[in-house]
Amino acid sequence: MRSKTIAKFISLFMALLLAAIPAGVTAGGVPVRDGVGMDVSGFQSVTFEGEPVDGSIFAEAEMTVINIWQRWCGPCWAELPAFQQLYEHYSETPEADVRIWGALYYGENTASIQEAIDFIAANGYGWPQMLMCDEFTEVASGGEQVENLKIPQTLIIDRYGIVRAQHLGSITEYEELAAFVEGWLRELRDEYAAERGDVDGNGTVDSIDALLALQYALGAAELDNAQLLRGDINGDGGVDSSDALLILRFTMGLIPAR
Ligand SMILES: [Ca+2]
Ligand SMILES: [Ca+2]
Repeated sequence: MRSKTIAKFISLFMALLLAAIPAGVTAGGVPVRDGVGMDVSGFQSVTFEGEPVDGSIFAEAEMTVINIWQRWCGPCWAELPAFQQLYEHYSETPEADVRIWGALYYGENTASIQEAIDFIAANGYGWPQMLMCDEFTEVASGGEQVENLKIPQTLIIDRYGIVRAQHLGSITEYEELAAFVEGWLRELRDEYAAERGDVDGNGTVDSIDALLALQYALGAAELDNAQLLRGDINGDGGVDSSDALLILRFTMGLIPAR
């Protein structure tokens, strides 16, 4: 009898708690339209040159910056010179391994695609461009209706294809844009360094990770994209027996982690 009363009290308490949270806001008070944390590694689109492009671009860089824009959008145009400067900066410092992409939102206005292609060419903007895809639209509208789409937006995507930051509105000052991008690059590099060798991603580097790398090298195990990136200890772009050996030597205390 008493436990029934307690159960009733708990369900009433939960109902009141849920009713107290306004729609569109999570319990932590953060707007739910936030696209941070979404996985866009499965996206597929096409470049302005008509070439297919997909989520494999993320693993090719330490970090990808995606600028979502629209042809007839003044605030979009206003930030493009700063993006050109950013693009030139990272073209001159390829070791930073930051890739910049534009993603054109055109909605129903397919005629604006050619206008956008001409606009980019006329202004000499150099970074690659693609057409907007469903995944980016979902991120840009915070997983809600496309009516909630705010343009321009700039996304920071990590090497696994996870959205790590979402900036709404223009960033017209190059210094501000560079500080935003550099700050995230430092953050992600620290994360990647901390997880090096942790092939199975359980938070520690041990002989199981070395065994997984070895099994993969022998063709006896499959590794997913994230596991391959964490297992490539020597940074040569793949996982083989030398990575397995390095992991093993590290777990035996023969070499420092990095
Ligand atoms: Ca591990
Ligand atoms: Ca390697």
